[in-house]
This record gives sequence, C-alpha cells and structure tokens, in this order.
Amino acid sequence: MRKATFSIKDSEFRGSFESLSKIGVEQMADFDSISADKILTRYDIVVESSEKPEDIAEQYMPENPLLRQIAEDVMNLKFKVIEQHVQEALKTLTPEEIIENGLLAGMDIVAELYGRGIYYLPHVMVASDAMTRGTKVAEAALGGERKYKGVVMMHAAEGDPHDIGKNIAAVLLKSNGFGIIDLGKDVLVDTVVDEVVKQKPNVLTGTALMTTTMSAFPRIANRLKEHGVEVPFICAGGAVNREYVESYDMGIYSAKAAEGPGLANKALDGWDWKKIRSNWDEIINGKA
Ligand code: B12
Repeated sequence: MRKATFSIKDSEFRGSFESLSKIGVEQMADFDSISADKILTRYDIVVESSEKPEDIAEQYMPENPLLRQIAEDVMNLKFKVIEQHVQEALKTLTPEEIIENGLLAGMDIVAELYGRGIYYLPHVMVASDAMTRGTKVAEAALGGERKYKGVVMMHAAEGDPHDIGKNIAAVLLKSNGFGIIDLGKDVLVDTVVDEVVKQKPNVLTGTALMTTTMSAFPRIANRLKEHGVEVPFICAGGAVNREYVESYDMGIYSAKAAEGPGLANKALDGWDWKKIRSNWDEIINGKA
C-alpha cells in the first residue's frame, strides 16, 4: 500500500519563510526571530499524522490470517489474486464468514481511506471490482439451486450507482434460503413500484448511499399505498438512518447486510411492517 508522509519538517517551514523574504515580505516582520516550533501548527497535518493509513487499516483487519489476506487483497486492489485466496479460505471457512469478515472488512478500510482523502475514486472502483470477484467465488460455494422459503426484491435507489452493500445483502439472504429478484442499481421509482405490484415479493429492499437519492424510498412507499399494496420495505445505506426510514410507511431500517435475513424471516412469520418496526430492537439483537 502507498505510504503517505504526514510530517512536515521545521526546515520546510523555514524554507517558505526564505521564499517570502525574496519577494520583500521581510519588510513586514523579522522572520529570523520567529520560532516555527511555537507558532506554526498545521492542524490538518497534526490530525492526519496521528493516524497513518496502516493504523486505520489495522482497526478493521480480521485476526484470522486467511481473512486478513482477503481484506488486504481488497484494500491493496489485488483483483487478480483475490479469487484464488477466497478459494483457499473456503477450505476451512464458510462463505458467509469470508464475505462478512474478510471481503467486507477490506471494503470498510477502502471506504475509510476514501473518506479521509487518502484513496481516490479509481482506487475505490478497482477495490470494488476485487470485492465483487471475491464475493462471486464465495457465493458459488453456497450451493446451487434450492427451494426458496420466500422472495426478496432488492434494488439500489433511483440515481444511485452504489450497489456493493446490496449485493452482499443479497448473498446473505440467498444463503438463508431466500429467492432474490435483483432489480439492480439506479432503478426508477416507477419500475420498483410496477415490479412489486406484479411480482408480489415477501420483502422489498432499497439501498441509498447518496443524500440525493434517498427520497426515492418514501416515494416508492406512497406509490405502493396508492396501489393498495403493503410490503415490509427494508431501507439501508449511508444516506439513511432509522429515524428517516421510520418517517414513512413500510420503511424498516437496516445498518448491516447481516441483519437482512433476521428481518426478512419475520415477514415470512406473517409479521407486517408495523410489527417488524415496533419489535426492531429485539429482532436486531436476536431476541425476537
Ligand atoms: C464504493 C463507492 C463508490 C463506487 C461504487 C461502486 C459500486 N458498484 O457500488 C463508485 C466509484 C462507482 C462511486 C461513485 C460515486 N460516489 Co461513491 N462511494 C463509494 C464509497 C467509497 C464506499 C461505498 C461502499 O461500497 N461501502 C461499502 C458497502 C458494503 O456499504 P453499504 O453499501 O452502505 O452497505 C452496508 C449497509 O448500508 C448495509 N446495506 C446496504 N444495502 C443493504 C440491503 C439490505 C437488504 C440490508 C439488510 C443491508 C444493506 O449493509 C452493508 C454493510 O453490512 C463511499 C464512501 C463511504 N465511506 O461509504 C462513497 C460515497 C457513497 N460516494 C459518494 C459520491 C458523492 C459518489 C459520486 C457522486 C462521486 C462523484 N463525484 O462522481 C459517484 C456517483 C456518480 C453517479 N451518480 O453515478 C458519496 C455520497 C455522499 C452523499 N452523502 O450523498 C460517498 C459517501 C463518499 C463521500 N464521502 O463523499 N462511489
């Protein structure tokens, strides 16, 4: 991984003073008498220097060496070797463990490094490709066709290209015996409504990572009501929170892909969205 240099030496500050002097700024102050140690604090550098990319990564790194290798592959954009490493890990670990604790951990690191301006969009795109390749290998190991206990229709909101979380949630729901109708990403509100009315899934899910796309969810809920359709509608992604999702009918919040099966199972038990919502804490904590 690229190592970032975060410390700027005193001499570099002094160098800046020297160049200022050359353009005549020395007339305003006697720079030689000023100690950079005392007055020059670059707060942004201080903040950055306290946590190096390696330290940030370490916070998310799994301990198991096979999972660590996979998380490192995602983080280091090793899309060519990740499939082989997932195959090796499958000899001793379950596909769910590999996805949740290896691939997802790697993507968490990438998201964190991107958020801090250390990684840029191209890094993120290659990392997400590596993550997708690894997920496909793990998913294949979950077994072939099976009889589904219920159907979950999934989508990423209109205008939203972020589908990594949705795809992970789909794998975990599949591995728990659900059939998935994946409408894809950037799905029009009208398309979601039409498909729900036509195909009558047990559960609908939506993912929104952008504040510009999250309003698609209440629009979907309202349009479904106009059609006289009610369905538990799991809404997830960084753009939404529980308060927002519970501000419109049918909405059930989820922060983690691993929560999907627990919530969807309740719909199969005959719970409507109101009952799932009012027992949300118990379901998420495995007490309902
Ligand atoms: C990867 C990424 C991309 C990739 C997306 C690849 C892909 N196929 O998804 C690419 C490079 C394409 C991309 C593009 C853009 N991105 Co982007 N991207 C990210 C990034 C770094 C990580 C997102 C991610 O995949 N996280 C990991 C996954 C696993 O998380 P997740 O989807 O939230 O899923 C978790 C939960 O939400 C939940 N979950 C999700 N779905 C479901 C479903 C169910 C059923 C359940 C139960 C749970 C569940 O489970 C998962 C965890 O277990 C974030 C930064 C960040 N810190 O999040 C920015 C971020 C989302 N992007 C952002 C932006 C602005 C953009 C761009 C507009 C940038 C640009 N200027 O061009 C473009 C989009 C352009 C367009 N309109 O087409 C912003 C959004 C800001 C905002 N609040 O609106 C973010 C937050 C970055 C930032 N800090 O500014 N991006």
